[in-house]
Amino acid sequence: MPLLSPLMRRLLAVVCGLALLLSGAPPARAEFSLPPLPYPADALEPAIDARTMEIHHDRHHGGYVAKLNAALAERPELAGLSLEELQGRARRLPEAMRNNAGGHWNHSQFWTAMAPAGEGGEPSEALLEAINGRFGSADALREQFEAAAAARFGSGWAWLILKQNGDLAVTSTANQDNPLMNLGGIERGTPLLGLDVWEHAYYLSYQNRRPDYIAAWWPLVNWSEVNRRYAEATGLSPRTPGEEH
Ligand code: MN3
Repeated sequence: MPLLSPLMRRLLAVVCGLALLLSGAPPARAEFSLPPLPYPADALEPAIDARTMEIHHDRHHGGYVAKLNAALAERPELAGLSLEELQGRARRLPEAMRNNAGGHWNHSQFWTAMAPAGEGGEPSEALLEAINGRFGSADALREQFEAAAAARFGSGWAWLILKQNGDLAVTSTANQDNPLMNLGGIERGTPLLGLDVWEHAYYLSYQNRRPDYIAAWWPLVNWSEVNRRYAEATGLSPRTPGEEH
């Protein structure tokens, strides 16, 4: 009696053939991945509770990443585009891809734009000068930013951006859109700071009290990161007042 039946031999041949085909195929594009939180989930308490951070990061952000990868698997012609490039093409993307690419980009900048209270530093000399020039004072910026966050109807984001002409501006976008997207009705620019005002960002602790969440959030701003983004966008050095150089 032969070791393998004819059927088994044929199956084995098919499997070997497939393996050869796959090994000769070009390498698949690296998938997007969920970046870890840059601090423990409870590091922002009491302003943002640990449970909210875990659900928000692992499930919501994780969900955007998984759905973005699934959508890209169906559109090989978009493979190889960076996350930033996908934002810049938002108008031509299918809606689900635009939402999930936006969700991934927005949340990635969100985690790093926050730091435990007291650890976020201050605006750099250069950024402070630009803030004072555009808004009058850092307090006035905060007021405008908080008003934009509170006024966003439904789900969305509030932003401090650097516009192409070099001016700072406060703006807001709906859903997972952002100022990098080439969409009508969006004030475009390089995001320096973005605040998530979806209910999933605050509902466990604040329920419908979005203004309380916004006020508690401001002291979490990681100015060191905002300074870095501003320096990168302007080509200036991210020096903070009093810092030795
Ligand atoms: Mn969110």
